[in-house]
Amino acid sequence: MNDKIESAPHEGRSFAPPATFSETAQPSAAALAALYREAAEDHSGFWARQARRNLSWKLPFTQGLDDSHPPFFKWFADGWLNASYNALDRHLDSRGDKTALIFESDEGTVQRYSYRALHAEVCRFANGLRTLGLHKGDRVVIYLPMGPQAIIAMLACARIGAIHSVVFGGFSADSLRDRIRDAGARLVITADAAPRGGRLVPLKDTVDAALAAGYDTVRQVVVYRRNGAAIAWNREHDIWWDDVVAGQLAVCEPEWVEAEFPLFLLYTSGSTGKPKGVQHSTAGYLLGAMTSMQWVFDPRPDDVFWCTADVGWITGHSYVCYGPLLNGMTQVVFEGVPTHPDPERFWRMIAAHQVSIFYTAPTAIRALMRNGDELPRRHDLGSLRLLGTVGEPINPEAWMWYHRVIGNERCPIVDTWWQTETGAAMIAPVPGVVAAKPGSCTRPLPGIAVDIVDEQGAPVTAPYEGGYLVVNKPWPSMLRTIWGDDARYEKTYFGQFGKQVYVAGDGAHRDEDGYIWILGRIDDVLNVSGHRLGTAEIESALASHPRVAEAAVVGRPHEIKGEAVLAFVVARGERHAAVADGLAAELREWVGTRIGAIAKPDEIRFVDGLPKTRSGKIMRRLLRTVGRGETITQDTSTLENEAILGQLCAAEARASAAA
Ligand code: 7RM
Repeated sequence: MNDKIESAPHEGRSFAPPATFSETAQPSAAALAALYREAAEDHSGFWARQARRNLSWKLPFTQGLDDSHPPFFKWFADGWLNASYNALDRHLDSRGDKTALIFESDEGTVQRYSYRALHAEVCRFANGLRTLGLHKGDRVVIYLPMGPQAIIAMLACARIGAIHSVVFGGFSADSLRDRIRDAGARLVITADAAPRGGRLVPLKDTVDAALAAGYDTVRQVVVYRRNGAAIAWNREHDIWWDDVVAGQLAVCEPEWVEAEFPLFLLYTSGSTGKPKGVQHSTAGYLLGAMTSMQWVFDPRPDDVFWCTADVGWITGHSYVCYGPLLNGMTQVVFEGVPTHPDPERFWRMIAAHQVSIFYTAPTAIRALMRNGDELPRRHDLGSLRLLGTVGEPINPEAWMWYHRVIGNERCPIVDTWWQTETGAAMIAPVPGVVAAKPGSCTRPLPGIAVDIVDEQGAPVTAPYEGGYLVVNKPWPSMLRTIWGDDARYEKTYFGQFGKQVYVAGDGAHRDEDGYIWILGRIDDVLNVSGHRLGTAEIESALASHPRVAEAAVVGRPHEIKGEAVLAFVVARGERHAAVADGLAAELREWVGTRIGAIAKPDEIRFVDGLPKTRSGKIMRRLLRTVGRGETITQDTSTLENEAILGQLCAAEARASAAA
């Protein structure tokens, strides 16, 4: 088997941070070198020192890593602490009046919470939850719109030792029910209905539908009145949020928990149909969220941070809820979507709230890039000093646009690779020190032992040689198990190279400078005529063509070559015009010159949009099914734009009719 990734992009451009940024940024080059040195000398001791310095402990721990039962690792196991105490209480003396949240609703109204006010809300709600009979270890499903209440609910759970499991508000009743059941939740917290992109999301109706077949373990449903929409009321189970907090004190003694006590579950799709309840610990997770925030985002007291992710995803957990609050930052929390009421929403908000650090997804950047430079240029983006991306490889085209038009060529861009399972950013540049290359997430952070290995688990050393991305040493914010399924945890993440080696499921290679390039999920790596091709690179090549807005590439079985390359392309302008004027042939040649003849798509289908999950990831598995002409059996309920489905299949019908 040929293990090389033949479509390696030899991206030559490198962008060092501007001197004005580096001069004051933390960590500095010297500080970063010291962190790497310290971690290399004593992995467990390094993280133990970080944990003592960064977290407030009720009872200090005596041991760093406990690896006596791999792959079930423990960190700081005999220490006790509380997550909400760390996020809120310890800031009250030094910055109680500092703004913690600047909330902007879908309609555009703005509401601010100081650290003191947020603390009071969390305490009231936590006391209310205790009054409802919730105890340490009970699971609570949170199904709320993006906003302060979601954060308050998460922190209130943490305060009383209840384990939260946030379900993104776009998930269907079936998905919600599966998660409620799998978690064995005692309580569901929701809202009547919430606007998102100008449309009303009927959250309570969906909860009712999820519970229609029976409440199982659910004792009560707490309903936040977001907009007064008419909802059905179940007198036995439903209770208004306002009634839960009525008369409750604004102070609440935290439930101190063991370091390893689960802080939350977050369901994520695996390779099978059944979502996995990724279980995170308290201390290790908090430490990862906190230190990664410090190393990657260079937080300063007067920064305004904005991560556009919903709290329904891990990015919203680590860089909306926990990371910014642990670090005492001010942040923007946004209920809406980038394109409502118009595609200037992000740029208008950055100017209005003087955002200095902006963190979003490549899919959002590409979508906004389609509208040209004119829209962002109408707004004063001068407050920005640092930009970030997460969620998928960013194609150099989109990176350059982000750099040039949004960052005005002054702002470093941090491309952060991580996963629901890793809890916090793992591979990312330290912005004042590490030069960026468009499309690379650069190097692992201190204390993160990332490697790239071959089929046998041997390290891949040659530049541009592809392999499996693995993590060789346990790290504090790693998942602890899959809820209720230790065997699946062991098999999925530690089944390939032994119980010490975490397999991320992504392919990657290094370049001659040791920079890491993520090639996409392992199952997105194609094998064409014995050559391995990263779908992400073909997509990136396609997207660099001036007439291409977005592209997704999948493999399709081919008699002779093993696999053929099939590209779904969203062209700029009219789709039919693109087909008519021979753009397909032009794109094949384009990819041929960019990557090599082997990567030329065998077929290109023009569509108006790509099927994406609600977090913006292209559903390649679905595209593969469509590409093979098979019937769709996958769950498509998480599709953001379900209308696209018909079009992909119609394109398939046309293609086979033409053939
Ligand atoms: C944070 C998050 C994880 C998967 C991961 C990768 C892909 C994420 C990047 C990336 C290239 C990046 N968690 N991914 N970040 N690929 N560059 N900077 O997205 O659990 O939802 O997804 O996302 O394939 O395995 S996640």
